[in-house]
Amino acid sequence: MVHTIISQKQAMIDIQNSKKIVIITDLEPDDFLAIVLLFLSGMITGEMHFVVSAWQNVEHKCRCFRKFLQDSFPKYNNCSIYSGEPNKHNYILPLDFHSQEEFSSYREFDPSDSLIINLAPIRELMFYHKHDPNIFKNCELAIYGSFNIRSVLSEKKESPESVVSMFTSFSRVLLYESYWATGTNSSLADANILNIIRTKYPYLLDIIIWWNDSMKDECLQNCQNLSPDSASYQRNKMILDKIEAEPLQFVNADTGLAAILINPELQKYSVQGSITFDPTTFYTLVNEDIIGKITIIKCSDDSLLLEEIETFKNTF
Ligand SMILES: [Ca+2]
Repeated sequence: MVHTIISQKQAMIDIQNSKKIVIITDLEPDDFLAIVLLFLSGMITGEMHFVVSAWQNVEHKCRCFRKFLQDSFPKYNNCSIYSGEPNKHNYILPLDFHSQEEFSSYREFDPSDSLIINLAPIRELMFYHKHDPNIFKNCELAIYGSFNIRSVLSEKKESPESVVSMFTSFSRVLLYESYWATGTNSSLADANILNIIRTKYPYLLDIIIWWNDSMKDECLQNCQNLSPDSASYQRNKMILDKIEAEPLQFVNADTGLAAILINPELQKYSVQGSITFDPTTFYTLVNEDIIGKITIIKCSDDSLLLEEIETFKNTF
């Protein structure tokens, strides 16, 4: 197949030369793994800020994350951590270590002039953009899209037009979605990678197990309430089957984006274009167009996935 080779000047996102990096994360297993990959790559030398958001108790998550930095990556413990948009859910991350620090809200942080790596639902990005439509004009965005966009659109508080307008307000955007990048191969359970995680970061394995258990419960419950003919039932059933076959699987979502950032050569698997969203399902639709502002990671076979797995093994 022919991949569009993009010129370095046109669209390369370069974490190595970014002076200010903001990572927005909901700290699910693939977020943790993505952040570990970014740290281990040694490529980040600029200032770093984290916004921790979504689904679980945000304050507790921030405290766990600070302790994780102190214990495992003290070199990066000078970064600032802000709490993201509070969430109605009050689940607690299954980590019994945490710091005593108090955290300011992301609303008190200025994300301008940065590379933003977004690994969570786009609530914080939408908030910043709403308060200042020009805030991202000197910013680059590397984002895992898909669910992170869909979940916010399905709440019906944001319109598809406002999401597109937020995206196009950045000077450069790199969009990664597993559907476009690696197709249905969205989960990984590579024995070598899991062994490295087990030896070096056993708490990450605990989080993977906990996350798979909670996903399994949720999918089982959803399936009981859905018609077996519906697309939602099929989707829940597919996740269930994957977890049952590989109880240590992790979703290659945020890790896929991390692979692209630490191995920029993988940005060769991309097209230029613009995006819209399916009005019913809110799935991202890609319109390929050479003058399009967004770089979308796209590959129609397993080549990118295989190169990503190599990148993980070389970095862990
Ligand atoms: Ca995430």
